[in-house]
Amino acid sequence: MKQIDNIEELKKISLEIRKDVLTSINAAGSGHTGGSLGLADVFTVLYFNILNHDPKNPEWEDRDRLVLSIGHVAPVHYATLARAGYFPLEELKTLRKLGSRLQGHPGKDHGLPGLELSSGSLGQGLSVAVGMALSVKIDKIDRQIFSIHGDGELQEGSIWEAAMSASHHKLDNITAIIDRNYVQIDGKTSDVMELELLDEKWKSFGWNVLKCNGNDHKDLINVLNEAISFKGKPSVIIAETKMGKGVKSIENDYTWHGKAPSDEELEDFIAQLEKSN
Ligand SMILES: Cc1ncc(C[n+]2csc(CCOP(=O)(O)OP(=O)(O)O)c2C)c(N)n1
Ligand SMILES: [Mg+2]
Repeated sequence: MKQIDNIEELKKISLEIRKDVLTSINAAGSGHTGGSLGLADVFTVLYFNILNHDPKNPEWEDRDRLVLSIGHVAPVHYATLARAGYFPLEELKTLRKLGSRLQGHPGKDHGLPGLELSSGSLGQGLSVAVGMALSVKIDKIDRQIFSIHGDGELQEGSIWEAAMSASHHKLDNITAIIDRNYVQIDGKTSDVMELELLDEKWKSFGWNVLKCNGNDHKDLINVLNEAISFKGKPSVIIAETKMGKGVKSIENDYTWHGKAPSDEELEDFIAQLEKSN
């Protein structure tokens, strides 16, 4: 797919994706609003600037792979896939409906194009990404593997086993992106289980550690390209985001981790999005 380098154009796409997230979760009556809004810029940059992919040929063998480990932010993934042309925008209305391809957590067996993994049970995606990265290394294929994780998700022990394995195998074709929003389902990460010093943890597990503002398109593009070109170690990007980004009245509020906007809230939130842009 043709890359978009123009930052203003990317910002417009993120705005549309955020509106799609709110509209589809409102129609469903349930879903994960906060994390989906926070990650809209990361998804925009990946699908419209970074990934080597073809929405018209989703199973193209040479595509880069994106593993969404935090299946609960499916609404932002679905909205991005639809905006990139994987399936009609209309279908976003079917989020969480019986028989829909857009289930509350992504399920590959429902037939939605563009998904690499069924996810929702936290802590599994890095192991899958490591397996993908290792297999293409063995086959001497030049392909990038990306994975997206929550910060709360890092409290799962399986993440650290996968991290150890990636550096052992020198998997420099993998880039893990951490959604560092400092909150999780029922509070601040520092109250539930402290993650700091997070960069030191990844460094000591043998990773190249990069940081960026995960709500800044330019910063994301730069740091993702840096990760892709780094050789000898796997890279992790600690992307600082705001849960609920773009809707000022709910930004950083963990109670919006898994809540749907009512009809009145939808109208107000979309007005706030327009203002923040
Ligand atoms: C193995 C597992 N345990 C618990 C859950 C329930 N759960 C879903 S999202 C979530 C919070 C994860 O926090 P974070 O990764 O920071 O996501 P955010 O709230 O920032 O979107 C939890 C505990 C789950 N999906 N899987
Ligand atoms: Mg979080």
